[in-house]
Amino acid sequence: MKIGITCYPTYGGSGVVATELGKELALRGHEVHFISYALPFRLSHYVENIFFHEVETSNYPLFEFSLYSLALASKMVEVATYENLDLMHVHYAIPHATSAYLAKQILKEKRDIKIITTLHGTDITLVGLEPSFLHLVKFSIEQSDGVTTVSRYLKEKTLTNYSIKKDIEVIPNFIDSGYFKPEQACLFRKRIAPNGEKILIHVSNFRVVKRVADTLHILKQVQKDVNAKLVLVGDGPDRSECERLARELDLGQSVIFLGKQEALVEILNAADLFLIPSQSESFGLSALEAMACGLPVIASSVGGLPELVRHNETGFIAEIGDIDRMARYAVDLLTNDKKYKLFSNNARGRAVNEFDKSLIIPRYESYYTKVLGLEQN
Ligand code: GMT
Repeated sequence: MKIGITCYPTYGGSGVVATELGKELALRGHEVHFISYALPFRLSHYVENIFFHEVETSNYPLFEFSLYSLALASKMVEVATYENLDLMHVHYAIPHATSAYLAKQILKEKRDIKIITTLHGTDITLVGLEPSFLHLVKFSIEQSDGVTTVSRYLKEKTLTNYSIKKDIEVIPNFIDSGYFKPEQACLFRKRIAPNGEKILIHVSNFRVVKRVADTLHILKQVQKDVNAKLVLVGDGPDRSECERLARELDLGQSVIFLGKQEALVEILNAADLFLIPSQSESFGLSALEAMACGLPVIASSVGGLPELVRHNETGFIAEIGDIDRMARYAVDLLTNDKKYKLFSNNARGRAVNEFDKSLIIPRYESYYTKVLGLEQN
């Protein structure tokens, strides 16, 4: 198939999923055309069958606000026409599904290009609900030829929040379990835990919904029983406040702010437990990456997290903001080697057996076939 993919190319789970999906589809012989304003950051190596089309926006003085959505629609028309695309797969509803709808209408006389929209989370649960976007998001989803969500939770939210009556396919996020895997004790671990400290870790974009401050409070509690440290990976609006809080809580050298990092596998392998205390989380890709590296996860009971983390098996689930309980769960695992090993194996097993790319990519391929009407009876 010839597939156009549009996503946010910089940091963010939806961009990661879209790019990894494109790479896997290309490896399976499909021709993949990325259409976005920048090269997706996970496309750092040449992959056969992958092409990139940059959307350029005009800086004409009359246009006080960027007309990216329109430029994107125009570029979609161009690429679909000249590269003869079978379908456009857009990730994150705003504005990608709307631009794709516009492109579809422009092309209508000549061909019926199919549009598939994958909803990732905040496009439905947060931004999409803003009055300035709500009608547009509802319309763009309804007009897509196919819609997928990354969890059952997000499907329900989409149907109820927007009163949509449409078939939505749930296709969960995936990982390459041959890349995200447990590794022998690494140099980074030796450097940050020279005295055998236990390491808690959190990876995110430090937005309010992530409740990163909770991870600091959890560490403070855990330290009453266990010699532990916290590694924080990523950057975003809440980082400065968290740095201030770490000082206020007198956590000193036991919190390590690494900022944005590429070497995630190495860093995850230096840790013992993954914390994801989010206020809202449609799937939790960062938790899946940690599980694949053999880290049990302590998560809040929101969104799609309970679909990923099995309570008392691959980690623990607690109410949003229940820091005491999360800390107790952490201490329980960090002070019981046998239980920890079991949970660690369970976490890795669930990542490999339920969410490996070899299981999920064929589900996208089948869905494409269905939407294109190529299904064999
Ligand atoms: O909000 C983010 O963390 C970024 C956002 C995105 O679209 O880039 O992430 C969402 O999509 C990810 C990939 O499907 C999911 O793993 C995240 O759970 C989801 N984030 C939220 O729902 C808050």
